Amino acid sequence: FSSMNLLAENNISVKAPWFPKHASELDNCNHLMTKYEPDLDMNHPGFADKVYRQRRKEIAEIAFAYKYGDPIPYISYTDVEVKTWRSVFKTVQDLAPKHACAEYRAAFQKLQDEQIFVDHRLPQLQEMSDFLRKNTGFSLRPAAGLLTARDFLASLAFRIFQSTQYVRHVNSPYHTPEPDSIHELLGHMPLLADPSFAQFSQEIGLASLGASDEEIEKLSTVYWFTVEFGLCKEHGQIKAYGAGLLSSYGELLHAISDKCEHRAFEPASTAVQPYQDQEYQPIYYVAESFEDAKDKFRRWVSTMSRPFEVRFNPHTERVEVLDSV
Ligand code: TIH
Ligand code: FE2
Repeated sequence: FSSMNLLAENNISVKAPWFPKHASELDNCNHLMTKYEPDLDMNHPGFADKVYRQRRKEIAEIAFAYKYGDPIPYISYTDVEVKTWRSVFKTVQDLAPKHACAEYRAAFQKLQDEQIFVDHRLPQLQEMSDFLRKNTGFSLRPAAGLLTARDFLASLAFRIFQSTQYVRHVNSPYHTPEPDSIHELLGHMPLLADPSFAQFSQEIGLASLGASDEEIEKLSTVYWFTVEFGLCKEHGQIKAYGAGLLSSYGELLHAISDKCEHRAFEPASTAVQPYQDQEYQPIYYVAESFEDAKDKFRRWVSTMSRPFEVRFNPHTERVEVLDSV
């Protein structure tokens, strides 16, 4: 870092959008996208279900009230919610040995060994957060729903994952267009316990801090086609590592079928590929390995325009800003 000076908090010499410098400032990074609220979206499976909508509100309140340092409140899940969990959990248990990447399978086993993944109850976010902290230093905070890309990505820079806590509607266990706790738990948590993958996630987060709107769009597109819907190679076979595939057995089977297109992961072109989030993806990107995806991602990020660098100090949970000019 010889050519860089550590900058004082409010002395960034260049104009950049505000971003959190300490993990506690994520209390201000909880802006929601409203497109999938069951109250507003007529196609939402819970739109006509008053009890479901009320339950969603109750759980959202917990996330809105949450502050940095609080323990994550315990949710007493209903029988219907547990039934939904069980049916998705059992299917993932059946499909993962054949179709999930090795890192996912290893973490899944660990979660079962520790009795965090069992079929008769949903894991609580607090126990999952404790598990992640031990394995990779990641931790969780509750989110009320789908966050803006800028807020969501910023938390990853601090090795914090903002996780929803409500459960998808019982009528659509195989696929939901919005994140829910089953997606977070079965899709994201196992890989956040893997060191290489955790590192990749944090690097996307760090690249997003202070980035322009266009760059946030590109980063969230890369996130979409890797962390959410990524495929990778393992001994010549295609495996899933994307959380949106591992939490949706409908889409997992689609992604490895011949009804979709597979392309090699290349950040520059992946970043500008338009996508939608209502239906199964028509295109998936295949990485050679996590390490290879990380290398390619780093090279691509270094071509971005941000005139300063950031680094995370895990002892203080603070992001330090380094002027590279
Ligand atoms: N489609 C996923 C599922 O059904 O589990 C959830 C989401 C992934 C990405 C965005 S929403
Ligand atoms: Fe997700």
